[in-house]
Amino acid sequence: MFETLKPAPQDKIIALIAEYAADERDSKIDLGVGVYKDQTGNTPIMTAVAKAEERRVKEQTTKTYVGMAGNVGFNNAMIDLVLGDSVSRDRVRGAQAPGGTGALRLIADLLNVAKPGATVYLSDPTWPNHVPLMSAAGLKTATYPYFDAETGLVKFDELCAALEKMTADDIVLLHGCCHNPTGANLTDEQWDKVVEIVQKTGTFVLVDIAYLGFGDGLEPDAYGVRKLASTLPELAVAASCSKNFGLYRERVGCAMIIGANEEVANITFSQLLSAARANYSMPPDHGAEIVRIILNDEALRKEWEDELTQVRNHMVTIREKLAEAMRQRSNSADFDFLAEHRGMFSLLGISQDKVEQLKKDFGVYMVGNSRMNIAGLGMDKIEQFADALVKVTR
Ligand code: HCI
Repeated sequence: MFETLKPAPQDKIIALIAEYAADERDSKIDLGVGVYKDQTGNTPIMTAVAKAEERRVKEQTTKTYVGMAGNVGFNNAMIDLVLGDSVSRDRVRGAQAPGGTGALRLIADLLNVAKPGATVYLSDPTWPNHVPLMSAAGLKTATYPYFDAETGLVKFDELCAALEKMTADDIVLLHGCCHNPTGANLTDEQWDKVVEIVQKTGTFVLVDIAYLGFGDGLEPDAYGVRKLASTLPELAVAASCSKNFGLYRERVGCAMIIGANEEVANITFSQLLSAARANYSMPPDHGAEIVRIILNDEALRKEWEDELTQVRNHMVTIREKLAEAMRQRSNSADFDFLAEHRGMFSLLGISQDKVEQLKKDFGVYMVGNSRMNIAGLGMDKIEQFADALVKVTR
């Protein structure tokens, strides 16, 4: 059987981890995979997470199954966190999933049951995994214009024109905040316009929100998804706790669906759970229970929010310092967009050859499309990176 197989294409982001590890230069800089790093280059366990883990070990009395939707307390807390009071709770259901990726796959399977072979429109560019995820569920993919590499900004008029052309048979995937890979995001006014268009066309919206709290804060980052939830009759949201709780390897995510009414929400939820059953039956509990504990405990929640604020501010400071370093070196405002972008990434808009040159000549590792992980820089490598970037782009 296996002799017929050809090697599968590698995930380019994951492949970069090994490439970086194999580089023996002390001066190397890792701007690859989307993992937060503190000033010392470490990806720490958040203090609230460590405390919640201790509590879980002390208090959990059984390891029996929890059910297909996973941890119900977690799902409710996540619905609160992401959607707030934007939509009546009887129309919302949540299913814990293995990571934001797992949530996306559950929703993709659900959508392919509702509308087999429908087209999902993805931003150009988007997180590369969106394509195989949607295709594996049986959906088709296409793209909508999003990013202008010349200016580092969103091509908003072109985005709106593309949205206008989509129909009620189509699905559009929107990044809730902190766009991956570009770092260019919609303003609140632009979200309002997007919501107005999709309300008119009836295009189904799937929101991927993997970096809530990494942009401008938990509330501001939820503006778009909440506006959609409060306006549209139906919506799907894939949320991740990998980054904002630093729970990457524990695989914690939540698939949320909103139905036009309670009855539709219940039926839709039964199909979502059926997808979970066919994929893995029930999600792992540990990480979700940690999130549930934190979000339901006043002191732990505050500790988590404070640490998340530090994480966010650290990245914003790096952005400002890097933009300033580039302004001095390039004698231009060409890289000012770095300070305007939000989230963990920025797409520099330089060619793949230049990305290769940065790797080969300067030990700087970033994804081939020129996506850099801002957190990978730390305060101490900003000047070194700016020197390299100015040399390859001059
Ligand atoms: C990212 O770097 O975009 C997020 C982390 C990731 C990358 C590739 C596969 C799974 C997760």
